[in-house]
Amino acid sequence: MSSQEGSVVRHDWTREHVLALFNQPFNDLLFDAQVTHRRYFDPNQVQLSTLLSIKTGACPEDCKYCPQSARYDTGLEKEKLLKVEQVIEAAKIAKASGSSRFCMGAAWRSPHDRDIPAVAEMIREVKALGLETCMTLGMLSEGQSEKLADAGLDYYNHNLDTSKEFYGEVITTRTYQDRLNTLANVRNSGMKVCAGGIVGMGEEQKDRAGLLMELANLPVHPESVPINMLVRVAGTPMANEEDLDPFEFIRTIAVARLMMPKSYVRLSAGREEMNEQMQAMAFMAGANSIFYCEKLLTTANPKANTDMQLLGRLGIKPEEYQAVKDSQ
Ligand code: SAM
Ligand code: DTB
Ligand code: SF4
Repeated sequence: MSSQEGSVVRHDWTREHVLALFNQPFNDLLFDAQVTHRRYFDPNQVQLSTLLSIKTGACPEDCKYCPQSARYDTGLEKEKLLKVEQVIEAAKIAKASGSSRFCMGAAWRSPHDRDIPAVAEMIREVKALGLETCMTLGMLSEGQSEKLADAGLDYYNHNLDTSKEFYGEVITTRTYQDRLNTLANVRNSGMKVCAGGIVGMGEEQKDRAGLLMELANLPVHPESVPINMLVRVAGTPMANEEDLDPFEFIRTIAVARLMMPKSYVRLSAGREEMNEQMQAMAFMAGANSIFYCEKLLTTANPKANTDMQLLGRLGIKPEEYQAVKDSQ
């Protein structure tokens, strides 16, 4: 496969083709991914998104990786839905730290209709600060999706998490098709889609390929593709999962870049366990977004000044949110 082929936006990937991309010599893969990256993006810019958990823990779902499931004893303190003022305060700090997008996450299977007015208010207030908005609240009905879009939500995050085949090993309380339905509702209501998954859960390479194949074969590629490295949280069934080979992680980023050349690929959860060299290699492979500021939803992320120093040493600049350009 040539770098030329890697830069074309396609939706007809087969698993064999994706596996062939994965198994190229490492340097060929990274070179192709970097060439493709440069065709659509400034290679020296990274988008910064800050997360806030707006409702924490006590989730009825059984996602085996998740510290927020009520089924696992992870010692997490649960919290009810935050007040709008608390969300605004956190968003102001994120903006002052240099973030361009504020992502609000709730430990819900799906939102209750009665919660929608409060989250719509959060969207309006955070947007008014000049930040892009993203939410991840679980499954959405068509009507809920429309309401979030009407409130001005820019992105909705809902991950496929893994391949169709491995999915049943990870979650049993909602189906893969449920997830695809939510993504279709989000797309149809006009919001941008943020969808990715987690690696390092004990899946095989064919599952990582399967995840990327599902994402890239959606009718429109997600604008944002978070690739999370499993954060092993004590008390979850995945607490003692084995390390994934770091080069396999980098390959996953590079293949995502080749398959979805115009999408932002986010080097997401798991950076606390990655050294600077590995993160630099992920940027080389085409990652151009990170979660920024010291907390993900419930677990630790590198401190803002540690990240700024790393980006500075690499000559990478944070991307600014161009609200005006975006609305034209
Ligand atoms: N409850 C909603 C849902 O599941 O759609 C939204 C929040 S949920 C925490 C968002 C995503 O975070 C999950 O789909 C998963 O991909 C990611 N995530 C959760 N726990 C993680 C962990 N321990 N390591 C890496 N990613 C994780
Ligand atoms: C995504 O793909 N990763 C983020 C965000 N979307 C919501 C969440 C990562 C969560 C890591 C575990 C935690 O902090 O609770
Ligand atoms: Fe609940 Fe989301 Fe965690 Fe699954 S990933 S247990 S749905 S908070």
